[in-house]
Amino acid sequence: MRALLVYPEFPDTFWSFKHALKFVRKGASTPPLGLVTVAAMLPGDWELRLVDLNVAKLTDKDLEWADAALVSAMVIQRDSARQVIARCKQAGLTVVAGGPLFTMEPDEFPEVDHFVLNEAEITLPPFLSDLAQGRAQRMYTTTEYPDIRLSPTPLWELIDLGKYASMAIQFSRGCPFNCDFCSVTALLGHRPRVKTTQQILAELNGLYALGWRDRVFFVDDNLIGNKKYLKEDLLPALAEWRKGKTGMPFNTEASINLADDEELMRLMHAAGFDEVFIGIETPADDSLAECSKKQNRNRDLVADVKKLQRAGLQVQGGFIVGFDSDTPSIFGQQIEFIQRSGIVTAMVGILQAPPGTKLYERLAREGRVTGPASGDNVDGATNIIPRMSLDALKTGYRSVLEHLYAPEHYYARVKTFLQEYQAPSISVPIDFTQIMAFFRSIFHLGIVGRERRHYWKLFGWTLLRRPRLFPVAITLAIYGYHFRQVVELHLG
Ligand code: B12
Repeated sequence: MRALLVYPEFPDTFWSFKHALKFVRKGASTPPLGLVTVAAMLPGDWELRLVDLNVAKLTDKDLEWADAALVSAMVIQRDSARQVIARCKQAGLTVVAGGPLFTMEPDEFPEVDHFVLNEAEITLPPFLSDLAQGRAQRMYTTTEYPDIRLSPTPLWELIDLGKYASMAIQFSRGCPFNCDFCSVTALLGHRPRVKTTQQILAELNGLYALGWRDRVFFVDDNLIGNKKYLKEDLLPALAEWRKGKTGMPFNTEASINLADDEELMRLMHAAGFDEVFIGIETPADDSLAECSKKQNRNRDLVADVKKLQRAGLQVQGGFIVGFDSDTPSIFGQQIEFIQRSGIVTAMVGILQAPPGTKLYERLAREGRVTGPASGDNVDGATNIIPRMSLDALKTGYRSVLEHLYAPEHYYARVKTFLQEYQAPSISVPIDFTQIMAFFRSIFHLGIVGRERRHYWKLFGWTLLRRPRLFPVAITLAIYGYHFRQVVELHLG
């Protein structure tokens, strides 16, 4: 069997980092970890080829070569996934689809021959065995969650590492919390399941052996779901593993209660973590109560963010407007909160209801779902009828994005953050790509960009006051350029 593994294209969105990636001449921020993991579970005698449309083209030659196409996607890749499937079918390939998009919306893809849904550790083996016996069915699903200690090491050999800004590895799946808008728990459950430290070290060693020294993203839904194992096993082992090695800083996703645990923050810093994405959502307590985000309630969220920054963890934040409890004052509150906290990478979205979530069920019951969610939180669209008028919501939303990403406010936030941030324990060795990115930033941001005044002010201030953070400052200036392009693209 010749199998073509295809990853559809991401549109130009907040998290695509497309405009920032140009500075480092990379095609995409992270590789398709789902596909390289699935690849490692396929029979050893299959021939495999992987095409990630974010870094390469799907050619007619690829299609002629293959017998079957294995497609993975998340909701944001829906349009590209449709095109890929149509092209593969036209070329006469058998199409097998899996991953979060298809798991949540299989009915949207009538052309797919076989759906292998949920987590492949459970659904792929019966599919493969049926296929071998010539009686593969259309749909393989499960309500069980696999023990990921049995998950194989991803087949990194299938991708061209040089095309990506960071690599991805996964330590845990699932999240203990209950936020009603999030599809993670619908897909992966509440009980955090973890890999063993040995598995993680094997994955890291694999990447290191292939010459990777750049960033590694721990793509966990919530890294701190199992604090005990982290503190007693994984984090000390990672700190030990680092000895005698260079580079490979880590970033991840976690919940805000990380700020309550000094020891955990210290261990993460020592293990090489320097960035953490946190769903902050809103400073409005009524809205947090409404979406069952109890872990964010009854605490000083700004103080928590600063604690994390001082512990050497840059906080990236997700924010939402459009909860039923939101009043028109929410827009100003969000701006004030984000500026004060120094969360530079602040993804603000209008509330959407992804299928499979509690929010979706509630709003569907109330007749307030208007269609599928776009999956792009920053496109100013929603699939729900909000309590506030849609016009007021969109206008308010636009004012938040315009404010946050105007150079004046963006650079002010960078400075607020750098004043607080403890320098990371690990840095990426300076190479030609970074030197070129630095010169491109001087040209695009410091000479031709409308942010040039702010760029040079930050440049000088950082060199004088926080010289060790200079690379972080330049990286954030480049991110700001990307965010502004995306905001302008979406809001016109
Ligand atoms: C890393 C990640 C990202 C990275 C993307 C990395 C990449 N290149 O793919 C970044 C940060 C860019 C990202 C962004 C977004 N993400 Co995201 N992301 C994740 C995260 C945390 C991990 C994905 C991952 O690598 N998992 C590890 C691999 C091993 O798991 P997997 O891909 O699911 O694969 C398994 C199975 O699904 C299956 N499988 C997968 N593919 C295939 C294919 C075949 C043929 C088969 C048989 C099986 C199979 O087998 C694998 C092993 O079990 C997931 C949550 C999660 N835990 O999965 C969310 C998740 C995928 N993201 C999600 C969303 C919504 C987004 C955003 C839209 C969020 C936003 N607020 O804007 C953006 C959109 C992207 C964009 N460019 O705009 C949703 C998707 C929901 C959906 N129904 O599609 C998830 C599930 C999180 C959530 N909140 O629900 N994301």
